[in-house]
Amino acid sequence: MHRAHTAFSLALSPMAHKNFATWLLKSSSSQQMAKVTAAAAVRTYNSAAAEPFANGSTASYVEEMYNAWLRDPTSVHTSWDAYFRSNSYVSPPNLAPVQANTLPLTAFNFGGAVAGAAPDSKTIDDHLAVQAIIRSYQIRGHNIAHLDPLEINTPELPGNSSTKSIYANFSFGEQDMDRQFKLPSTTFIGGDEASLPLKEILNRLENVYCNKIGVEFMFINSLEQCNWIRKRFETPGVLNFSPEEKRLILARLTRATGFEAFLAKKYSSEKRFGLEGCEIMIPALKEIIDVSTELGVESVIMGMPHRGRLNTLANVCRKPLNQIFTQFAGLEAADDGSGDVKYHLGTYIERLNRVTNKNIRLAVVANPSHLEAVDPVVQGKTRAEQFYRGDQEGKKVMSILIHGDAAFCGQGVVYETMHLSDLPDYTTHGTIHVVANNQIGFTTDPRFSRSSPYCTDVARVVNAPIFHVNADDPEAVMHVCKVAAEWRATFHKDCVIDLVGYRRNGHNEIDEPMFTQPLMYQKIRKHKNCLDLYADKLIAEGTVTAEEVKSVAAKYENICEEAFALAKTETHVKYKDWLDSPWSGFFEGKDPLKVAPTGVKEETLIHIGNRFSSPPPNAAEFVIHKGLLRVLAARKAMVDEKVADWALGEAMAFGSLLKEGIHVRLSGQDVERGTFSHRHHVLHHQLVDKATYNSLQHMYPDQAPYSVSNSSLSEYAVLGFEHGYSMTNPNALVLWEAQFGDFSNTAQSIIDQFISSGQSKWVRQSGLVMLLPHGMEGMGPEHSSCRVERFLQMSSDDPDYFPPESDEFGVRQLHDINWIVANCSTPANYYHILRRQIALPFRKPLILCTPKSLLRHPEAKSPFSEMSEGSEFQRIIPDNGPAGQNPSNVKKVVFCSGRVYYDLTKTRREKQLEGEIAIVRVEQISPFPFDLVKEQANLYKNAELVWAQEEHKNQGSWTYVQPRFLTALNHSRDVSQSDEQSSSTNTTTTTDHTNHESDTDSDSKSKPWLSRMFAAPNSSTGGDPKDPAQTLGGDFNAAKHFDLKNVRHDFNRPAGIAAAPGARIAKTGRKISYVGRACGASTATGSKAQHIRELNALLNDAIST
Ligand SMILES: Cc1ncc(C[n+]2csc(CCOP(=O)(O)OP(=O)(O)O)c2C)c(N)n1
Ligand SMILES: [Mg+2]
Repeated sequence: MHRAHTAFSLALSPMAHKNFATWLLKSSSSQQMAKVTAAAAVRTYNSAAAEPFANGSTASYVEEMYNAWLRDPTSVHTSWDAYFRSNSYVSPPNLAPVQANTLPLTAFNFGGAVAGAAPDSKTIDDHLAVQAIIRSYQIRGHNIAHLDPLEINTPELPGNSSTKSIYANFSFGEQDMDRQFKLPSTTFIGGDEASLPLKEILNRLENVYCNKIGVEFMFINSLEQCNWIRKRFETPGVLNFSPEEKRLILARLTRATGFEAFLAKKYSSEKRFGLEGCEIMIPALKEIIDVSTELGVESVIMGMPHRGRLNTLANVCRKPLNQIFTQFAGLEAADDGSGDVKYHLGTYIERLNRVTNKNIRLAVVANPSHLEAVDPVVQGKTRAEQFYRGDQEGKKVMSILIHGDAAFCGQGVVYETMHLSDLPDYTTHGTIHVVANNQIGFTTDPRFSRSSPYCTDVARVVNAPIFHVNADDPEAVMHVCKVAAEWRATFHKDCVIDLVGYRRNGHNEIDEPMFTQPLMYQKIRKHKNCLDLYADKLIAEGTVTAEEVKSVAAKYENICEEAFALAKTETHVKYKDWLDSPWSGFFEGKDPLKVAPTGVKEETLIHIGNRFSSPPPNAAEFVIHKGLLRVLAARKAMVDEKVADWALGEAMAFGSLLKEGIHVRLSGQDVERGTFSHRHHVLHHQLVDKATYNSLQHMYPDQAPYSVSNSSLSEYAVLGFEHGYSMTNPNALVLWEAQFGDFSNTAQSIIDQFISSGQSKWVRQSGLVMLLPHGMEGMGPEHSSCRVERFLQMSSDDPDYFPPESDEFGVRQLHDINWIVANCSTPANYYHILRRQIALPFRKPLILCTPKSLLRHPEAKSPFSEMSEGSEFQRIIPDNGPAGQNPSNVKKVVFCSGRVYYDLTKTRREKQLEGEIAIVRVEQISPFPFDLVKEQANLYKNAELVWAQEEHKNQGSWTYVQPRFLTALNHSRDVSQSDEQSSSTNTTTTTDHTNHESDTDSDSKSKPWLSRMFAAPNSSTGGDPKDPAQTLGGDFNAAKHFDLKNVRHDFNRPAGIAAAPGARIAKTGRKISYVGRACGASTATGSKAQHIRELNALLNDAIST
């Protein structure tokens, strides 16, 4: 182990000093005594003072003496007499739980002293020294424990690194070793004994703290928790295993080792990221699961990286081995999903735990290559599962996170995730972290990859105990796992198991480790594997015979061979076998193109509005801030006028979904009030601390739960968490709001690896909404833009392909795209798009640019009629003014998106160009509303077309919309016959593309759309026609679980249809020009003055004829 020099500098606190007692005797200073009592008082907050010496037996000893002195001042030593006479003594608070070992020293007969007489000062000194030694072992024993199976990384300690250095500061000689010492209440090494000879005390401590387990826990603030841990490790006999238990460990280790060996034999040239050197991780996980199941857990959600993943799936989850082996066969997928992902796919298994005879659900969450990115996702999924099961204390659902040593300390998201662990709305009530610590990260040694002594130090920030254990000692590992599971079940807090092993091969099996770690690998080559070591031990002690060991191994190899043969008969892999969160019943019987209405009855809007604008029912006692009373009054006035601003529109969406039984969860920094102080979902009593009222939780008696939670100041972990939460149940609206849109870039890996690509990689749908405040308002250099261009760049619709037109054009596009990007300009459209997330028969993430100043803009209001029955989300909002009414007069159409619309209309009004310039809002940017853009362009046949945006030219939507506009403008079909002819004469590009397009469209007319969309796999991929996942032809065949029939990517551009060859001028001769800022490096526009200048220039350019 790599350890910092400082770790062992024995920085004993003044109170732990061996001379403490002498000093106490000599001192008459009340100041010094006050220090002692103060230390006792702060013990629950300060770990260093967690066990001051004026506590436990010492405290009671002093107190005893004090009482005796009160009765008879001559009964104590003169120094005590003097001290007590000085009135310095204050009885210390006795916080230690009463234990067996709290008898006063005087109760013992030490070395011939008369029983019942006061011990002399040496006896006191020596007892204090022994107490200090015990404490020293508890604090520092792990520093010199034998944790490294290779024994290479010995501690870098100053001076003596032997166990004696733990008590080097105390002068006991050989002659003291047989002396009997009373044990303090802070140790359990005595078992039933109240005192032990010093030799035995040291032996026992060494065994407990410096052997194959290193327990790091004395930094924990809670004395109860420290004692709990001490008891689990110190009590004599805790490491005794029965022969049955030992056989079980051996059998499990045989499987774990056999699995790696089998893969190595069959797939020698494949990367496996094997577990060799840390195979004990498999029995370890099983032990954690067994004990947790015994203690009531029914569902375990795991997140893990590449190393040992297949072994975990095989031997922990018991995923059929043939399914795992088919992943190696390089088979085509029978269904959608991406290629080489065997180290990333998830799984979900429900099975009987044979050891506990209880049913258990195990899920391994699909993960990307990005190490540790899956951590918060697992936590969110776990939290959601707890929520839906009503498991408020986490007794039934738990998470296990498995980490590599280098990643655990290197990746910041680990820290961010740890910090969620105790937050009321994010806790999963304790996670067990298992570090597969092979003491290397790829080719990098720990001393170059971390500055902390251990790779696990990050866990100390949340007071999680850390159990380091030598991975070559299976029984020690099992004990640690049992304690970890019990810890979680008792305290519902995180803990860490640091399995210190090694990596027998290179980073993968093809890598040569001797290039970079020659000495380590020389040692590894000579090192017997853990299974052999353990088998030898059990044979030697007579628990098993050599034959038994062989036969268990042979049996498992047979199982593998049979599965291997079965795997050979498979012709395809099926990604549906690898779903981590199947949505039972969600897709069942659903028309995949039917969107439920998003408008609701006006009376519902009024009811929600009234509730949302009312103080709590006990208003008389609940003192609301005056400013908020004004906000509520303004809301009430709006409801009376039947109009909604942004906050009210949002509340209408949430409230109506809650009414329909849809759980809504909004999370992010300061979301309860809203960064821009517009939301105010939680009203705070101005006179009573923590008394709050949330009207959205009280809309209807039988409504679904609403949760709005201010998060920690993290984007990466919190967005990942909400993504995980959204995976669990499709019938929930889960929203994450960035404080400012641009801050989402610190969560980029969640966006890139999970949200934009989760469905295509892992067949994982999610309806997560990202609310990203966006708008160039001169507010500050970094707060202008949510970088919508980045989201658009990752949208999967083809810019050059105009999909077949039909009534369901909009929903088909949504079905096939990876996510939706929108920038709504009205509260009604915001309301509809949120409700549409649930109304859709599938789930897509929604990236929503949200306003800042528009939140209070007098014109950014919507009448209830735009939200009530019959209304719906408008992908494009046409110009409904004079221009739209008389389109032939229009000279210019300005297309735009978001808040700039209001600046444009204002300028148009000022310039009195309302009849000549039409302003059309593109509210849903992606998937691009080709059909509606085409319709608008055709409406204003003779007008010039421009795209106006306030973002810089290389940012915003321009680069995304430009080619799509051209495709839309180019698409002349379905315009009148004469239009089509005239447009074809204007063609400036090859007609090849037109032909293809015609083919498709005629195809589209001759076949039902669904037949094309869900066409059977082509013959080259084959497939079992009996497999319901593959019988995609004809009408949609709804699946029980979400699977691939719901995920087709051909609508946006069917395979085999050539894209337009990059035409930038439409063959119709029409084009679209850009109006706005020039290219820029920053999202900002410099000073406010510059911002205004630039904005005016763009408005003038856009609004001119
Ligand atoms: C975020 C991230 N950065 C870099 C990598 C490349 N990478 C893959 S494995 C690895 C080493 C991981 O070491 P460790 O966490 O100790 O796990 P081990 O492979 O030793 O089990 C690295 C750097 C990655 N996958 N993810
Ligand atoms: Mg490692």
